[in-house]
This record gives sequence, C-alpha cells and structure tokens, in this order.
Amino acid sequence: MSTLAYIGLGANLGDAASSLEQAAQELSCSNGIQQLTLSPRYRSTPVESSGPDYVNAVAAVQTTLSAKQLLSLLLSIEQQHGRERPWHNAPRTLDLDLLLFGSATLTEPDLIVPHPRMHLRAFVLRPLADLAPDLLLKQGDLPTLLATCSDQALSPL
Ligand code: PH2
Ligand code: MG
Ligand code: MG
Repeated sequence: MSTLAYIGLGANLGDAASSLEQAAQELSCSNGIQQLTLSPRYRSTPVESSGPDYVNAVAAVQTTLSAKQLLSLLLSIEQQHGRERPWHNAPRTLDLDLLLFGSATLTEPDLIVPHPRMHLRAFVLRPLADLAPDLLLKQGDLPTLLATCSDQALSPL
C-alpha cells in the first residue's frame, strides 16, 4: 500500500539551498520512496527561532513506508547533514518534518501527525499550497490559513 505524505524541509546554516536539494535527492533515492515532488524554495525569517534567514520547501512523496519508518529515514538524512540540537529551535543545517501522512492522525511521544504547528507557519503553508492548492487541513483551507500568518516574511528564492 502506498501513502501520499508531505514533508517540510528547512535549513538556515551552511549552504541551506543546496542542503535542501541534496536532501530531496537522497530521499527520492531511498528504499520505500516511489515518487518525490519538491515545491519551489522560499527564503523566510526565523519564526520562534534565531540565526540567518531560512530556506524552506515542502516535498510530496509516495511511500510504502510506515509513518514511523519514514520518520526514521528523515532523521537519518538530517544526521548525514550534521544536524545538531543544542537547544529548542536552534539554527540547523537541515530539518525534515513529517507534516502529513495520508489522512492519518498519530499522537505518539516522538511523532505527532498532522504536524501540530504547520497551520500557523507561512514557510510550510506557502510551499504546501504550491503542491496541493486544494488541500484542506483540520484548521481550514490553505489560502485562509496563509492570510492569518501574512506577518511572517517569506519570499521566493
Ligand atoms: N523551523 C522551526 C522554527 N522556526 N522558522 C523558519 N522560517 N523556517 C523553519 O523551518 C523553522 C522556523 C522549527 O523546526
Ligand atoms: Mg521543524
Ligand atoms: Mg524537525
């Protein structure tokens, strides 16, 4: 069985734009990933975070992995890119967040899906809307949610 999942990509240390490209490439070549579409990339001001501007994008993947297996894969790719976690929301070389996994809702200590803050973040909603303009989240449609975070600076890269 194959599931359509959405993954948020972000980085604000090192060559963030190429880290995102490489991570998408690595993900698309991984076992259990059948298809990957990467959104356009955006530059965004840190939201409840610090350091340089971020580069953000979203990937849509078709996967035969379980949500847990996909999460492990994302963490291993972050590790390969030297991800460190010195404090909460610290600047990072690569962040890969599982946003949506089909229509699943999961509440586990290490994995909450849909991502609990995705509806509040323009750097997720904007690239997600590029891939899936008609997507409906529990909190509303993407244009309406985007309008509520129009104060978050975001520009096409
Ligand atoms: N990620 C965060 C916190 N804040 N801000 C921007 N602009 N982009 C991010 O990817 C981001 C953030 C937590 O993962
Ligand atoms: Mg994140
Ligand atoms: Mg993360």
